[in-house]
Amino acid sequence: MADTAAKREADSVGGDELSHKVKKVKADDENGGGDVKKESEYENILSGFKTSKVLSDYAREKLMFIHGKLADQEAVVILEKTPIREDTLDELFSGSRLKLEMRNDIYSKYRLQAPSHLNEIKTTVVCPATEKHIKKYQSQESFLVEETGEDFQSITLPYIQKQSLSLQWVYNILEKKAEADKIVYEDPDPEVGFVLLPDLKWDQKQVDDLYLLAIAHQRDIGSLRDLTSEQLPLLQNILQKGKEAILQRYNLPGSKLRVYLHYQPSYYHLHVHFTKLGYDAPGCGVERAHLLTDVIQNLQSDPLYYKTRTLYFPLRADDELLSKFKEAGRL
Ligand code: DD3
Repeated sequence: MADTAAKREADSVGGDELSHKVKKVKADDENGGGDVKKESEYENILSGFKTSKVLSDYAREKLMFIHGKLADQEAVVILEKTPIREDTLDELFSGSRLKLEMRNDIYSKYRLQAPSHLNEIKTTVVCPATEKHIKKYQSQESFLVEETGEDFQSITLPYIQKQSLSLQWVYNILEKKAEADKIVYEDPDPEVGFVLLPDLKWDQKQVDDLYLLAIAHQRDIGSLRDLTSEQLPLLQNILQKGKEAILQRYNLPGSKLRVYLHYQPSYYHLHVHFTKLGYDAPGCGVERAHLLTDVIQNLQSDPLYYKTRTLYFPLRADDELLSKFKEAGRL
């Protein structure tokens, strides 16, 4: 599987100015009239993209991370071919051009040229991208770190505070300054409320790879390590109302969902991942994902569970936090 560090960590970079810069660009325009073409070409902000380096390439996933320049700014472009959808099959068979490659006995092979609207590439742009973004998308070996409660206080917490990664895109979502039209559900309560919306990784074309995020309205919870029994009402609210909203909108019951937190998270503002069971979502492995149901039970039996327990998580070879653990003789 291409579930390598680079792919798992593809989302684990902090970004500022992202919310208005991250764009999904349609690959093509189907009605190719002269004027229309001109207009769509004008809108193609990637026409001037200059590739510097392919950061990683997952042929099987049809996924590629590219570093380059966009109007003199550093940029990362993520290209991913989208799955074939059952509801487009009739159109795919009737409306495509078919080019024969070979025929042998009962076997024959073709190149099928689908209508352009059925042949899109999901395109995510990070611009301006920081050195950190570019580094993160490069394939890297990773190592499992053992973090005691004391390690968190003396190594991890100071590191996170020094980083002070921008959460602007998160606040933009909470304040409806970005992606407001994508919100699936909101509980506006300042204590237990949250916003539920599709993760950037999900194109929402098929429910098979459903990926939603619940982002808490409370702004002072950084990660799993900050949770105590005090946050139980918030966590229970996210679990219950999040599941209800997904049942309503996508007709998927809670028994089809994997609901979890990451440790370490990609960004230090409390959020919960909702992914479809059976979809091997990046970062859903045991070394990073903590089921929300487990988190709730652990806090019910010990209010300080996540302050005191040793937690394990993977870090990439080039992660500065890994160096901090090495310096402290913890690796
Ligand atoms: C991110 C983790 C962060 C690159 C990329 C993604 N879901 C987001 C901005 C808006 C979003 C997300 C950082 C950043 Cl590709 C660097 O994720 C987002 N909006 N995960 C949504 N809906």
